[in-house]
Amino acid sequence: MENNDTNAHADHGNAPKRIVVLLSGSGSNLQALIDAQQNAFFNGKIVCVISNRPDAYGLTRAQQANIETLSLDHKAYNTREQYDAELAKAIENTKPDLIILAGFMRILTPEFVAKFKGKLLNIHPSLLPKYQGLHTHQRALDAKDSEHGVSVHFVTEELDGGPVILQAKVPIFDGDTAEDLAARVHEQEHRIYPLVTKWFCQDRLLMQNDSAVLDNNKLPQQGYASE
Ligand code: NHR
Ligand code: GAR
Repeated sequence: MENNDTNAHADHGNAPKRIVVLLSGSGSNLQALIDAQQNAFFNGKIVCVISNRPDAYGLTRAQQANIETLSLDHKAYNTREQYDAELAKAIENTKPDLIILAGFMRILTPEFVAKFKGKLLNIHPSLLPKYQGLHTHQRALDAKDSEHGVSVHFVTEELDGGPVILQAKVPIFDGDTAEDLAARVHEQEHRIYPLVTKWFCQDRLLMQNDSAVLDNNKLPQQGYASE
């Protein structure tokens, strides 16, 4: 997977993809993507980082990497539809090829999703279809699961219901807290999100009829791999 010079998947000739990252918080996933970009791990450029929370540390990370930022506070809008219309306008201005949700905590309207269908990725901290929605680490602990993990998926109208591209699993140990589990999951997030981004930038990954397709193969429900 890593050595693209010896297979048919080299990026030569593809224009770098223009990437917009949406976030609400710390932005450690953004940082992993910035680091990967700086190492030329994927053929893409993060052109803008947008936060719905003006105080998100992710905005600082972007500024430190000389990436344009925009803070669009959802509290300044009366309805989700109005907010998403502004958000969509701001994103369209950047002419993006790919929009990456990296800890973005606002549910997106069907109108928004329709505008960018096939270009929207999310990382969700559970082994989907388990634990859609919030508080996934605590829910996995409460259920006494022996494993947990993270999924990268295409975003559709259905919350955390779009087709899975790649998962990573982590064990749950006796005595784990939700914080322990979150840290273990984060490490895997920082590994798999840049990899999926790389596939997208190589034009190997797309969404077709609500399925994820990699190298012309329709991926199973769990995505490309779940180990
Ligand atoms: N939008 C759509 N249409 N589809 C998805 O799959 C989406 C999405 C928006 C965000 C991320 C998601 C996650 O990975 C995501 C996937 C926020 C909430 C939520 O309940 C749920 C899931 C996700 C993100 N948000 C509250 C809301 O009212 C606000 C919570 C808060 O601000 O802390 O939007 O888990
Ligand atoms: C990540 O664990 C991501 O999976 C999760 O938020 C964290 C963001 O961390 N996403 C969601 O819960 C989406 N609702 P980060 O800001 O350090 O990248």
